[in-house]
Amino acid sequence: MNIGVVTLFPEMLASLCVGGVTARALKRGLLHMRAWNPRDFARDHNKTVDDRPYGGGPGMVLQVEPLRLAIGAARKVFTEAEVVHLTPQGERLSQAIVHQLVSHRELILLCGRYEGIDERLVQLEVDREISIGDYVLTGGELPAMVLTDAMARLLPDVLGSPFSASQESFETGLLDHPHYTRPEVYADLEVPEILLGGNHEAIRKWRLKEAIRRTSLRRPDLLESLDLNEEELALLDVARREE
Ligand code: 4GO
Repeated sequence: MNIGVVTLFPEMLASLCVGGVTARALKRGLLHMRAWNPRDFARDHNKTVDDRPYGGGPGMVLQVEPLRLAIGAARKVFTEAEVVHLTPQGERLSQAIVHQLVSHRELILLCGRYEGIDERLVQLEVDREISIGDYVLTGGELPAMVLTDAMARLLPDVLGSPFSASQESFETGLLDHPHYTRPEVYADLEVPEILLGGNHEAIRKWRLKEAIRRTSLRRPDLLESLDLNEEELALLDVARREE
């Protein structure tokens, strides 16, 4: 997958190359990233990319022209790319949207700064506006990296096992069950006995029950939107009785 990023701070993206799954995907060529800096497309000698907002108010707004030229340069390389603007005004990112976006061979991620970008750039160049959550950040770079990380782990061959991604929270529609590793006892806290035996069916049922319990307690909204099967409904009943 090819990801172009239009940003005033391309150095921020370096952290994705430093370690972990994204770094490995980049090194193995499964993921390719390239940044374009609107500053490099500013025409005046001060390299201006922002200006004061029409109508007044605090802060500065990114001008259309340098951003548009940067997107244009990115489109010349990534000719098929859709342009995604990261903004608190966007559609809330979900695992389902991550799946939609990762199916594109190329994407251009547009990162705002200051008070944001001139709305005419959105009208002219942007295909989709995405928000990673209901909070405001100083720039779109972290959201762009969050989205890139979420997509990278879904790319074929990036995660070790093909089951790694599919068993997680949100893929099943449920929150994840608890995980344990050695030692068997820590600070008097024991690993649930069922996980120590080799009964795979019992372990599967226990994990499903715990996933349903957590979802019911922490995210009843998620549970409500699910169409639970007979087994899951029975486990929900058991989990509720145990509370
Ligand atoms: C995106 C961009 C938050 C998000 C941003 C988000 N803050 N929730 N800040 O995805 C305007 C200039 C937008 C800074 C940008």
